[in-house]
Amino acid sequence: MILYRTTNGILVEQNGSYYSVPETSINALIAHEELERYLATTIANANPVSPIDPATLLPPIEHQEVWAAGVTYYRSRSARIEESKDAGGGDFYDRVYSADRPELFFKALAHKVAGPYSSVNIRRDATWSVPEPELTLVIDPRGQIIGYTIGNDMSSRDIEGVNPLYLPQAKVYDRSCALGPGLLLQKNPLPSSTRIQLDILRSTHLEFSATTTLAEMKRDPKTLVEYLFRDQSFPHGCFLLTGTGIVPPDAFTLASKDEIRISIDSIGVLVNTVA
Ligand code: DO4
Ligand code: MG
Repeated sequence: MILYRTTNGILVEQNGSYYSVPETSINALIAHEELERYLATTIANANPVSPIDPATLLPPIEHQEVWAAGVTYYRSRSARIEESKDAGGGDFYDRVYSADRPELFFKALAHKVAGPYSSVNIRRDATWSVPEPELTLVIDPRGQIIGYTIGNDMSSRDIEGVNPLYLPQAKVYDRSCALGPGLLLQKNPLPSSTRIQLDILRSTHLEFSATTTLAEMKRDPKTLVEYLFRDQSFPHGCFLLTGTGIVPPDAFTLASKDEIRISIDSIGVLVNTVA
């Protein structure tokens, strides 16, 4: 089942059919103790509605905080070591890759999050910007993973590369995060063969494309959540981006009007344009 938040309310998709959900709040649905059972009953008593018009899709978030994990793939570790080498970046990134404690950072609240087919921003004071395509966990207030969505952790690599203490500025700004298109509701882990693909189109030309799989991720999602919930509560649940395994070559930087397409098997495709 995939939940979508739209300008016409919340819809759930199952086996290619769409149904209207009477509950209109993502907060209430994420906090629901028996969400899948509630939706199964809703579907059983309802007639399908028309498929979703992509123009009506909204970001699938209300009062949830968005957090992100870093350096969870070897590719991310190598890229950070390279980008920070001239600034004496030291071995922080290697150490965090190998440590028990993961890197977790605050990323966004809903007002900084772009939805499907809307624009993401690059910072005006950045010269080297990339998207980071990340499997994103949907977590209920009790700390249970109840589903998955696609996240884009937009990053200013030049700012982050100057000094790791600039990470919040490199990562947190208006429309620096995109989520969607919907929430795949599934408590079981996704298979390690699940593919994450990033395509960047510039004037319809495929400027960059790469694929990774969850088999490349070093951390177990449950362990990331366990660290995130240590001495921290999320009354409305939260989202956790699990890190990028795809980093474009160093010569690449995003430009205005680039189209970013992130696909994850069984979840869908998140499409955004750079403002
Ligand atoms: O350590 C810096 C951020 C890493 C990150 O966002 C990632 O690996 O996805
Ligand atoms: Mg990231």
